[in-house]
Amino acid sequence: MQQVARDRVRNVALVGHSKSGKTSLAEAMLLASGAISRLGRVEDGATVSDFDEEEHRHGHSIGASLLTLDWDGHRLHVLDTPGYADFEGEVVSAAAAADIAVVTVDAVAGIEGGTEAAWERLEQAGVRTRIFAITRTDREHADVQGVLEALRQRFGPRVVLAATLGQGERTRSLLDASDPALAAVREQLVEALAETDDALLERYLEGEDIAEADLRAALCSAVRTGQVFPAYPVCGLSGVGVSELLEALCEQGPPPASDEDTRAPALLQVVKTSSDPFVGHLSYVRVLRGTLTSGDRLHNQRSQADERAAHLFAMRGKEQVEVPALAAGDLGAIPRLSSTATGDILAAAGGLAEAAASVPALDFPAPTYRSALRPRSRDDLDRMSQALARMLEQDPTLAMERGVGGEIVLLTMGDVQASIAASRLQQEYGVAVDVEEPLVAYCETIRASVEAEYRHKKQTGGRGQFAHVVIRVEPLERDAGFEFAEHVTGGRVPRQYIPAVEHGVTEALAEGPLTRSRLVDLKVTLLDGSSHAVDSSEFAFKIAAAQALHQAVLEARPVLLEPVMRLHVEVPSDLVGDIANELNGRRGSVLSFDAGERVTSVEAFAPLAEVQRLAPQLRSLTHGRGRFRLEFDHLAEVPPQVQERILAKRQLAATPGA
Ligand SMILES: Nc1nc2c(ncn2[C@@H]2O[C@H](COP(=O)(O)OP(=O)(O)O)[C@@H](O)[C@H]2O)c(=O)[nH]1
Ligand SMILES: [Mg+2]
Repeated sequence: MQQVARDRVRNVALVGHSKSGKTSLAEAMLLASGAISRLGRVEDGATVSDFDEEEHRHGHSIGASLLTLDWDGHRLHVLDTPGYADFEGEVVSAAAAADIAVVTVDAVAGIEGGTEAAWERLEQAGVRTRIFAITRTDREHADVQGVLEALRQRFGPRVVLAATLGQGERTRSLLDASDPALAAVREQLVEALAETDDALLERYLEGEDIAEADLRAALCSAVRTGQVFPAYPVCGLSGVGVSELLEALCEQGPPPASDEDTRAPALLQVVKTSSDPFVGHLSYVRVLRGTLTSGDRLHNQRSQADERAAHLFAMRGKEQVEVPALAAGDLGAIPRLSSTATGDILAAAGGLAEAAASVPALDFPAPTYRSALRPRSRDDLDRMSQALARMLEQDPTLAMERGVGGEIVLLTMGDVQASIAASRLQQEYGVAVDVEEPLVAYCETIRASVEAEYRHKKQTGGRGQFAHVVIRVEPLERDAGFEFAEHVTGGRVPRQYIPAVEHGVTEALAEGPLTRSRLVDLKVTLLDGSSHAVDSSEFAFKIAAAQALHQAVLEARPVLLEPVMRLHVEVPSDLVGDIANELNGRRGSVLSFDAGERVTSVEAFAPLAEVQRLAPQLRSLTHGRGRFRLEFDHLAEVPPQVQERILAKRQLAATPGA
């Protein structure tokens, strides 16, 4: 592959609802460009873009794939993204790498949740140039005009149809005025263009016939600047409209860089990382500045590691085409960068630290769906942490925490990503795990002041054991922790044994009587006791103290405390009622609503036990448009009926044979 002038490079992200034809469109683009000679079908697992085993198994894309193709003297780097919400991180990567988005909208289904979600991501990433592809136009009930109207309703009259289906493979450009039957739709296009240019507007209002070349020039600058969003009908299976779409991308898309930019020292950002048993670690990069030549040394700003780009690839799905250089604006891949993760910035010698600082960080959504990964064997456990560390480096929408009893909790965007992570652990790293809902880290506390007494006495032959303590336990306010005091008078518990009493109590706090969870927020006072000149020891006092505590707590109306999370939810405003209901059903309490025109922000508290797997439900309620963050806020008493349920469940689990 030869280098092309920078003004002929286009970086395109294909985004849109799941199953709206992105992957098939990418395949059709490759065919039209001559990069492949036969069209592969998604159903057969035969497309260039869906190359992963998991993708074949699930029947849809799970990772963004990069396809480089040449068309009419231009180089297009096309990122085909997954539409499924669990893989939103891949859309973030693609939006950061691209300057142009093609938003696919199904000609039958019209605007769907994934269309809206993609649109919001493009706004956030600041991708101004957006072109709609109205897809799957060959199907029964396909309604290009109807979809166009819906798009104009939703996104405004800036959306205009730029071509219509005609006879045969080619669609017909609406810039061309020769077909009077198209006058009405053409009018919308001309009007929208006139709105973007004062001189054109004047001519339009005077009723002048504007030449096709002038309209074309106006369309290019309006699309580049995001003032107009043109829509093109396409059919990925037959190829109808695909060359017109490619033409539009070349004509209307902004170039990512100028030739001037290629002469600076190289600076690049890793937008995605993949690993594959054959190739190993592969970093997908966007070259921000300069020219990277194979063999170049690079410095990683975050890990401070020096790396070498021994090989550079242009990508076509899983196929790698070795290239001698990648220049400013190019998207490509570098294998085996050992200390480099997604989002990292790499610079060639010559510093550029300040240039690197100006690169915006990739804004990945935080994962909220929690799964306990339970290794099936000791061997699996040993290998799991290392495998997970690698997976986390590659995918910033994965996170890991230690849960109850040290179990590994994996955080993902949803259930599908969790099950794919588990099968990758098995397939790629040979680690067998079961995926389950994690245990919640409860605490226990007391609700009453109680005194208790314990006499530890043992006589076994020679020297015996003797310790006697009287203690009081009393509740403290939430988050107060633990306090110890003593009011022993007259040396009835000799001074030297008091630390042992405190020690015994503290150790006993580790396991409360209800669920063997930590006891918190209580004060223990040693009131009285007695000792024996020969048989007393620190050991005996420790035992007596622990037993007294246990007894006191049982009588002090013990209660479970559960972690309560603070949720920040963003949902389409018309669905706020449904979300409030859902949170209520999960023992949540809404703190505030902040209603925007389209999106309402909701702040709420809810117990972790009820929301640690909220993500898929929230998504299905909002058709993929709701999102939320959550963080630990405080511990709160578990309501009595809920506590009963939890205790009954634990009892059952602890009963052998149950
Ligand atoms: N009839 C018809 N089916 C299509 C067309 N494009 C895609 N499909 C089918 O629609 C389904 C989803 O397509 P795919 O490209 O995987 O969509 P993606 O999830 O957006 O990547 C697959 O079964 C495709 O074969 C089209 O132009 N016409
Ligand atoms: Mg796909």
